[in-house]
Amino acid sequence: SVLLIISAFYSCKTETKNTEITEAKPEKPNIIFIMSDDHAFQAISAYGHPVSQLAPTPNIDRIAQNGMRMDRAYVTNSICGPSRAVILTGKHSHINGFRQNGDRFDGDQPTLPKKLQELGYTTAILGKWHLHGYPQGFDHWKIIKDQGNYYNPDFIEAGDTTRIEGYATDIITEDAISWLEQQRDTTKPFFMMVHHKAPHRNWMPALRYANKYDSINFPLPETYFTDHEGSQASKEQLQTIYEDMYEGHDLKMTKKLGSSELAHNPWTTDFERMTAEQRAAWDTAYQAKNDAFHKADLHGKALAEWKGQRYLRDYMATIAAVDEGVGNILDYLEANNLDENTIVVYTSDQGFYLGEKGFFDKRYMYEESYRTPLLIQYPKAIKAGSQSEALVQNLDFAQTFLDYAEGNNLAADMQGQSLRPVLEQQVADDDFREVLYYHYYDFPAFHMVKKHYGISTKRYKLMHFYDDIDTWEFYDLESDPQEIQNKIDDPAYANVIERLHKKLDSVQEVYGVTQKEFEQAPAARVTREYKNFE
Ligand code: SGN
Ligand code: CA
Repeated sequence: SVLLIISAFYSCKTETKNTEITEAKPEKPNIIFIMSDDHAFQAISAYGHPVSQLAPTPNIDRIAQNGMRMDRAYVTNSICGPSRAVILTGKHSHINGFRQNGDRFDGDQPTLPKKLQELGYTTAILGKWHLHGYPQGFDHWKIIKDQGNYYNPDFIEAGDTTRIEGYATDIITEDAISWLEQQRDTTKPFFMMVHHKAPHRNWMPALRYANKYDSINFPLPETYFTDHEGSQASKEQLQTIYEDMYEGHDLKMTKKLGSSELAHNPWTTDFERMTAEQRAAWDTAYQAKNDAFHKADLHGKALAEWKGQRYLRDYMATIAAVDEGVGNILDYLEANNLDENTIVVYTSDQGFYLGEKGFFDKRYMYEESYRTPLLIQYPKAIKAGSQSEALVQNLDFAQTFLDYAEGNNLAADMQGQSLRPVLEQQVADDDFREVLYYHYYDFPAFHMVKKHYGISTKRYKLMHFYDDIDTWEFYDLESDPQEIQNKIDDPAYANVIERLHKKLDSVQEVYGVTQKEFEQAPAARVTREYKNFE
């Protein structure tokens, strides 16, 4: 037995030695992936858009100052669930199987968090999930039920649903920090996804910010009133601010002077779930501005502009709490010496319209909704204050993180590319990728944006709207950045268009797109009467 003890002692010693050798290798970076819901790049001051200059986001901007601002980042399918499924799998919607909201994510398939666990990471997700079923591959998860609500949202944790009193953005931030501080396994590198509900519809700011931008006049886009000439697919949507927003639910307008009773508010739950105190504070914050509106007695164009202004003020005020939460997380990392070895990403599940072409919401392959904000810091490897115009996509996140986690061998079946060479400026922006592929399926559905797919290069975009329609659109972003001149029939572009058609075919082949993708039964034609679609 003495021998046994001695040999156990020696094998123990050898093990210790081995661990020491492993520890001598550079530590794998921690990864914090912060993603908000529907956050337009136009609304992040680091991007310089005039709207954001009037409502700056100093904390989100810190990530750009500490690292890289990516100016040509896009999604593959501009809608919530699908974007999340692409990020988790590194595969296009037609491969990961989640094409539109309401689909059920096959959680048994290989995903980024499962692979990171294999690579020795501890993993967590806090906030919006929206893929139905429960998360897999996360050591800890606490998710918002369905779309979630701004006030007193329901959270699901370990299968139990609980209504938590408070403001969604603040609760998610607190949960993130408490996992970092108290719950995670500190012997492992960590991967944490922080998914905000904000600034998703119906744009309810935190009470402390409900009047933040009341005196600011945000510029409405030049294209706020447009007739959508050249695009049948744009004419037939239901996401025009001054035609489709609900006056109560979305715009928080009241029925009459002196009253706090909301105008059209078909889904009462967002307001009814507030506590009496919250509701009273809310009504007080909105009373004077709503009464001023009634006194002004606006009609026509002036009314449409007032609605755009109210929308922008609420939208930007909703972002104020997100920005504050990002600041809290960055502060926590700095105070605990975690910032040097942590990759921090800020992005959104897609872009969003701030009134361009009169629109809110997303879905289209046009720039505002196709493009996302993307800021990444990692002091060890990414130069502070750098910028990139490489064409990148949400499809690339999984491979990027696996690359940094020394797990390239686990990415073989993924369809994106690691962004590491771009982030570390090892490749010229133009040499990273030539074209991006896009496919949106969610029709008929909210806002009635038709099914379409297409490709884009840095300069051109070719897209096909199909199902109850069969139209092609082509834009030259250099001469027409607003995408209001569909040049599909312009002979001057015939050669470019032909080349893009060929590229589209070959890209579809590479990504494994089959004819099956386009063969669903055409949807019934729907008009503006379809307003209450749920
Ligand atoms: C909700 C919104 C829609 C939005 C979809 C999808 N209506 O249904 O405006 O397009 O979500 O958004 S709401 O008034 O109920 O909020 S996504 O980001 O989840 O894809
Ligand atoms: Ca979204």
